[in-house]
Amino acid sequence: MAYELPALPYPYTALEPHIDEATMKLHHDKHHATYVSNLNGAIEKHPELGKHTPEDLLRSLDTIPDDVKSVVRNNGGGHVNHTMFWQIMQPGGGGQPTGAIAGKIQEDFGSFEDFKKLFNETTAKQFGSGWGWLVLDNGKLTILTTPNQDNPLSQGKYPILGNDVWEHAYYLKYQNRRPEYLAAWWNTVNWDEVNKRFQTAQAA
Ligand code: MN3
Repeated sequence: MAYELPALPYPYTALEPHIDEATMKLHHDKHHATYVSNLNGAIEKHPELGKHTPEDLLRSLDTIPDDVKSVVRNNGGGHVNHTMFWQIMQPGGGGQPTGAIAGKIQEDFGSFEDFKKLFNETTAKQFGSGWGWLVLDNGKLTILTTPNQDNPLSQGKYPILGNDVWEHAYYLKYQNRRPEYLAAWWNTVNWDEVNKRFQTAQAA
């Protein structure tokens, strides 16, 4: 009935040196755990919501009762965003994209380097807390950002990958140097998982 915090699929140290152990511990065990716990608080008030996946709640925010709508938007978003985030990273990740997404990136952005540059520039400019995303929009790969924990699912777009630019994601190691974190993050990407998400986006 209640939503659950998924276990981190690798040790806290696994993404070193790009993402440090202390950040991973706080980020997963405290931040993500709090989103799950707050989401469950909303479900206690409206048990019928618990029949839906958290993704489906975000797809239909209009139907969420007013007294918990912002709780579901922020904490359901936090839960879905971070569940994806842990999965699209892996120890020894990064490098050139593989599979179908590699060709699509080349087709829509010219090259992986051009794509990364645009993604990092766009996401660095997100004012305050939020996320940078890669989505499929009318068949074309598109980069967008959202504030807070808003997820592209609420705009009808399935996120293929996303990077967290809340300060809690990087401040312990990178302090105010968000662009440095954004550049290092690509060394963690799990391209197999990103390809799975690309398939889902194409089927949607
Ligand atoms: Mn976060």
